[in-house]
Order: sequence, then structure tokens, then C-alpha cells
Amino acid sequence: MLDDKRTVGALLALAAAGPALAEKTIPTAARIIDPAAGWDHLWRDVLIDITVIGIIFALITAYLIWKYRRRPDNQQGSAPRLSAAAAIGWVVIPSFVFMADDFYLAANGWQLWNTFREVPADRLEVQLESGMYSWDYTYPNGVQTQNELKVPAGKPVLLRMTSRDTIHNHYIPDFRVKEDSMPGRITYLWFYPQKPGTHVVTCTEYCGVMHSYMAGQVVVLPPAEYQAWYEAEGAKVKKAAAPAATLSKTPA
Ligand SMILES: [Cu+2]
Repeated sequence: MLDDKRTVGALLALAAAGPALAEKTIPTAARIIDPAAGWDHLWRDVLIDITVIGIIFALITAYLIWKYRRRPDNQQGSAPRLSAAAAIGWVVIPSFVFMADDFYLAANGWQLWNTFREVPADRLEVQLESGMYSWDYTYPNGVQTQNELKVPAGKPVLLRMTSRDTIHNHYIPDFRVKEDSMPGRITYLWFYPQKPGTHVVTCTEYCGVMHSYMAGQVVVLPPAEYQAWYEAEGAKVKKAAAPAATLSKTPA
């Protein structure tokens, strides 16, 4: 029992330290690299490499099948045995080619992962609370939206996410980002919208019977249009909060 409590305590401490440890910041002056472009580049690399290696291996296999084919119908196998050096070579060289490419791609993947984890300091930061079955966004000025995330073109966007019920996963395919949101923990993702347009958001963690309806969109607006919307909505929030503020100042 005591051990259980200790484990839970350690896990909570780890969860609290986790996001802080993982997150690094890209300084404002640095050029921002779009991780989505890096993702596409790496995916293309993977496809090219496995295609080229696959074709080479298939050609060698086809040649050997042809070379050592049975000629007369009743021929018994009599091919010369490979020398030890040749046998080792046939194992080591293809393995080396394959593994060298694997490690090269893995190293690039690791680097790309860091790009996805390092958040630009100059960004729009939006809080996201997910729940069965909606995405609820809160902007720095208190504006709230549901299932629609409006953002300005040309500015990185950071989502800080949590969940009020179960595990969901906020996936924006066009920006190549997906990340779990879960109760009792804050996770994050960032993306770099560069031109105006609309992009699908969908939940990619099975969260209940209506999971497949848990969709939304990211609407990227020209910066001036975004600013006008943001300020107009912010004014509404202020107005709605104003009477309460006046009341609380009235002496009893
Ligand atoms: Cu969900």
C-alpha cells in the first residue's frame, strides 16, 4: 500500500516536471523552421530509400533465382559451396546497407522530433480543453471558441492542452501534428500556419461512441482580419464581465 502511494507520488511529480523538462524555446530572432515541411521531407526520404533499396534487393534476388534455376527437369543441386568470406560478405554487406539507412533515417527523425518540441518564443498561445465531444479553445484575452481555432497567418501557434474527461488526441493532418490531451496533465503542440485557409482537426484517440464526430477546424486568417476578429471578440468578453466588476466595487 505504502509502495503504491509512493509510486503514484513519483508519477505525479514526473508528470508535473515532464512538460517543463521537455519544452525548449526558439528565440524570437531565430528563423522559424516549419516542422511540417521537415516531416514531408523526411517522409519523402523514407519512401525513396525503401524503394531504391527494395528494387536493388529484388533485382539481386531475381538474378540469383534465374542463375541457379533448374535446367533439365530432373537436375539435382550441385552448385559450388560459398567460401566462408563470401558467406559472411553476403550477410554483412546487405545488412550494413539496410542498417546504415535505418540509422540515417532514425537520426533525422530524432532531429525532426526536436523541431516539433522546441516552441518559438514569438507565438500565439491558446489553451485547449478537450471533452466528449468537443474542442474548447481559450485565447489570451479570454475569448473562447468551440471546434474552431482562428489563427493569424505567419505566426506560430502553440496549443496547451488538457482534457476534462478522457484521453483525446488533437490531430491537424495538414500541419502534421497530433498530440494526446488527457486529464490531470498538460501537453502541447505547435504548428506554423503560413497562408490563409481552412484545415481539418480530428480526434485520433478513441474516446467514446461519438468519437468520430469530434471534428473541428483551424481557420487561418490574414493577420489584419484576425486582429479585427480578436479585438472585437475580446471587447465582447470585457463587456460581459464589466457589470460584475462594477458591482463588486459598490460599497456594501
Ligand atoms: Cu476525442
